[in-house]
Amino acid sequence: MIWNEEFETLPREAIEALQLKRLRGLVDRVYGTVPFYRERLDDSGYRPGDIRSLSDLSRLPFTTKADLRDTYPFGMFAVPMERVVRIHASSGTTGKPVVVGYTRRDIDTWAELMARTLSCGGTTKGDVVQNAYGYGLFTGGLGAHYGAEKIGAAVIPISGGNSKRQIMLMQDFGSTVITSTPSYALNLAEVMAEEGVDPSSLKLRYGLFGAEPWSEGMRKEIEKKLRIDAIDIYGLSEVIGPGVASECLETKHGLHVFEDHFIPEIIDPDTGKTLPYGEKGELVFTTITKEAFPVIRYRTRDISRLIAEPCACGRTHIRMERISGRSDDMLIIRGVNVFPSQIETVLMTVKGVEPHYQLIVTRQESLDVLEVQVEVDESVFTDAVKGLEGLARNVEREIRDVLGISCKVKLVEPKTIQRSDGKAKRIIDKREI
Ligand code: DLL
Repeated sequence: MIWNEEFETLPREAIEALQLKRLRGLVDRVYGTVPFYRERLDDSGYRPGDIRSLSDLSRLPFTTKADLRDTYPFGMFAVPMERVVRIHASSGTTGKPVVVGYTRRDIDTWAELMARTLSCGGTTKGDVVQNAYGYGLFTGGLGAHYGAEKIGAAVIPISGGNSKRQIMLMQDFGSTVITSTPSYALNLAEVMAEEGVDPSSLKLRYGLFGAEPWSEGMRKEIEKKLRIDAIDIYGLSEVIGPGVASECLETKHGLHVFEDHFIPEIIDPDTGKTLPYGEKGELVFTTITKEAFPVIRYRTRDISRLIAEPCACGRTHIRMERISGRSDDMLIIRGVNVFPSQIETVLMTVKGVEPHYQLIVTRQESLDVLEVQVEVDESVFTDAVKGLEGLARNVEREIRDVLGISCKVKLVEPKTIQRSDGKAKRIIDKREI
């Protein structure tokens, strides 16, 4: 079902006209209210009134995570604190978090976008949504919560973790929709199997998963193990949280970017040049309706491409291909660029290994060495070292054939790789650079 027929099916020219109008409004607004943007825009040679067409966007300066750190905590806010009603933050791996704010209208916009997202995934007001995204500073929990309430579904604000209780409530409350990270969904499926709960005895029908990269193979695995339809949902705190883009059930291919609120671009991460539709590069977003924390050309570091072909679902918003990785997660193994998701894709084609893995990178004699640790299936796991050795060599060969890199595969016992309630940690980088 399409939540907002009027805006989600606007003809292309109407979308672009709306974007242009909103973009002009945004640039005028931040020029007047955010010293950081005024300075950046002045430095780039911009003069008020310079935006005449959407292509002028590519002349504006980028905003980066470092800029947000430099203005920590509230330096990028475009409204006075009296108008801010919510603050979220993303933890990041080093140093201070990135802090984002919302006005009351931003919260309404976000709820609308998450209502669209949940509708993309089949949710209606009759559903019981078990929301296993973490509640707190992370945007996943409250983002999905407000969207589900807006639809009129019954939300269970359970947050992540405590899998046995999740499963009990799923049985007792008859949850029909689950929202969580894909890795946590697999975790739930595993605990279900341990507890002897047959997923087909549950009412669960749909899952909306995101917040971390996952492969098509992983989708199949989750759909099979939980007996649901699973879709990919995307977003980031700096842009609004979840609710930036969503796959639809009709094609499960490409995520519709809610273009009446965000303008996506793909750029070459090295040169910053805007790339045409269809080419792969770094995703950049401009938020054209946000009040408290708007961003101009925010560099996400996420790698994707834009798909302009019309979609069977009837939505006219452009699609972005599922994220294949983050440029800062990219490993360079003897000159070849590899993303964890590419390794995941290969692993998922090998019978006997499970979608629980970690990549350990070390440096030996100034060469990067990649070790792939992956769990094997209970049924395959035996002490017959020889059989396992054969399987490990097989996986190494597959990775070499498909990705062109050599690595060492270490098969580990079922359930030894650390499980996560939220985003899975896939890379352990032990290099000291
Ligand atoms: O992860 C927002 C979110 C919550 C999205 C729930 C979807 C569902 P951050 O914590 O700021 O926000 O992390 C944003 O996570 O730049 C991507 O690298 C990654 N990411 C988010 N969704 C996906 C996805 C939330 N569907 C960062 N596929 C982003 C791949 C994703 N990566």
